[in-house]
Amino acid sequence: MSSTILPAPSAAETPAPSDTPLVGIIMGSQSDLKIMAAAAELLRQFGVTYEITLVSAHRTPHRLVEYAETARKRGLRVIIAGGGGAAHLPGMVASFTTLPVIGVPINSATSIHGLDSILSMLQMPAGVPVATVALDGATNAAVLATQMLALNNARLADVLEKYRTSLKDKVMRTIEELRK
Ligand code: RP5
Repeated sequence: MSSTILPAPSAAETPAPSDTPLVGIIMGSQSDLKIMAAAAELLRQFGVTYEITLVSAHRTPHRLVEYAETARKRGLRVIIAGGGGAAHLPGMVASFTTLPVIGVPINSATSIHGLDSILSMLQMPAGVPVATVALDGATNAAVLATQMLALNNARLADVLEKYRTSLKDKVMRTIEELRK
């Protein structure tokens, strides 16, 4: 019997083994969702299984501990954690797991425009890293997580090659348009 405080999936949602989420996307507040949704959308396009939920370092600290401590045994391989303001979520999650943690600093409604969240994530002590992406950089967090998974997944390596090609093609199309 599990003692998890995370919501149990309904029977209809219970994933088959191959649907086990590999990436956990978490964020401190519902107000972060408008930014973090980009990570979920890109992982969906890449065919990477993920879960997405709220975990607040300050408002639900016990949930944070449980999430991080159970992450590896639940099958997660990478955690993407977003937060604004005093953005302690990624750093604290990283302190409770040895899974790689990618931090997304979020430009929340503070007077210092996200510098607070950037510095909260960036300046981790030696031994407990958070791979911090750009402010509001949820897309790159999803790409980086997929790159980690692609180290031993040929399909994902191929998906990433195609994604890079699509980025290049977009630039080339614009160059062609400007020539006209
Ligand atoms: C942080 O505080 C959250 O990650 C969010 O970015 C920020 C503001 O949260 P709300 O007041 O909008 O819930 O914990």
